[in-house]
Amino acid sequence: MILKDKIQEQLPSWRERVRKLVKEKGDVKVGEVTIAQVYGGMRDVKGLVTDISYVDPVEGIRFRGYTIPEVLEKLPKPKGAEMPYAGGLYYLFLVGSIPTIEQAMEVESEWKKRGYVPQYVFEAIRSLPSDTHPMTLFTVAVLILQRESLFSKQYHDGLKKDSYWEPMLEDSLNLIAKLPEIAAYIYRLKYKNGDIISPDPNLDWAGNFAHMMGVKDPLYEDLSRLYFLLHSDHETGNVSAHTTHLVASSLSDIYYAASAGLSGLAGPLHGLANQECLSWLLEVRDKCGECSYDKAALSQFAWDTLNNGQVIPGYGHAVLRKTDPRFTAQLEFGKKYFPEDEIFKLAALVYDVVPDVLREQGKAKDPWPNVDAISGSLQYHFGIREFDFYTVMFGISRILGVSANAVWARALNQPIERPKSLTTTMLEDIAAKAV
Ligand code: AMX
Repeated sequence: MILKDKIQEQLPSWRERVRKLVKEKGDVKVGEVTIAQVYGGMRDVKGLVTDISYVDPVEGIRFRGYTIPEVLEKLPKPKGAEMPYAGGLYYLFLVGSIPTIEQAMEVESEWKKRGYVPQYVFEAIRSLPSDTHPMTLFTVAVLILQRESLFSKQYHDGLKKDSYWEPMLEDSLNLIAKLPEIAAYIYRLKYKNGDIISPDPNLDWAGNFAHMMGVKDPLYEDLSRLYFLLHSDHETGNVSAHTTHLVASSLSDIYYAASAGLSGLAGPLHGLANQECLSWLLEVRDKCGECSYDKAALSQFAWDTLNNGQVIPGYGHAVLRKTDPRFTAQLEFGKKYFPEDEIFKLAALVYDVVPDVLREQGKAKDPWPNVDAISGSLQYHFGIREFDFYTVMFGISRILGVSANAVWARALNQPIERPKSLTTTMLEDIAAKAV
């Protein structure tokens, strides 16, 4: 299998590189940790490593060294499409280089081979109360697939440590292959009277999701490719990625680890922000009517939100200090295809207004939009208006990134994670000694 062969080729040199670095330079300090960071969510503490993506505070995310515009331009695309195959992105994540179209298609066909979703997954989803949040349904589906884990079986049969990554890769491919069908099933069950649409074997992984969602406009296939690419990976310190990494570090398999990561993604300060952002836009529209296109009225609305003690969803970031390039890519998509769409236009106008408001307020370190500020308005355009579902789409995409990281973490035998806690008294003592 192409991914396995390509990783295998690189492994001896990667293992030697890491071994040498830790053995010869293991005592070199990477940074310092302050009391504010210990109490402040470990912001900026350099304590993780990944070679798959890097978030530059000013430039934004790079996947394997490539910026978002470069990735969008260079990755192979289906005929007639403007957005790349997710299979090519996964190849880039795991192998580290831009694939040829044949290589991207090999990953796509691996997913196709592994796409069968066992009946018990659908039964479990159906057995839960009908008002269960779609993220809960999705997380449960990923978790119960754990019985399929090859890693767990092989580990208990005495698999050698150096081979742990191989069933981790198999599990990851098996899981990813099933995600579009599971997610679309949840959508159609909850919101379309259970009128389920079967996968189309002729479509790519992301295009098939669009098809199974039941959106008739073919442009939605390209939006799905774009969406899954943009939300996939953002280093390993964010909540969903870090949770997945932490859980997998105990040698839990990818089903356990990714379902834990999805639970983190479901929080309003993380993946749920996209639905909150769209709700905020609709509130602006409903309360202001025509005046929502007036910058002064929009600015007042933003101030009202802040004065109520709420955050403006979709704005701010823990690491970034400029407009998120993932926001820009979606803005350009909307501008190109539906610039006059009511909600898209509003989201674009908010971008002209909110950064100034946040700057004036002076609290947020980053007044610029993040990926979530606009993603909902694009879905809204295509008729996907059930906000609760948006984080599920984020989850499909995020599993591409976290599973690629999990494969490499296992290939490099990264150990169980266990940072050290202190008590407040200890921190006070440290502070007293420092003055
Ligand atoms: N609106 C209002 N206030 C904001 C703000 C926003 N969009 N972003 C940050 N602030 C406030 C914080 O609440 C904090 O206030 P406090 O001192 O009273 O607690 C202060 O500014 C400093 O925060 P920060 O250091 O700039 O941000 P952070 O690293 O603590 O948090 C984030 C980052 C994203 C959680 C925050 O900017 C936020 O809540 N944004 C809105 C929600 C959102 O868009 N989340 C999605 C993030 C991307 C993702 O994971 N999908």
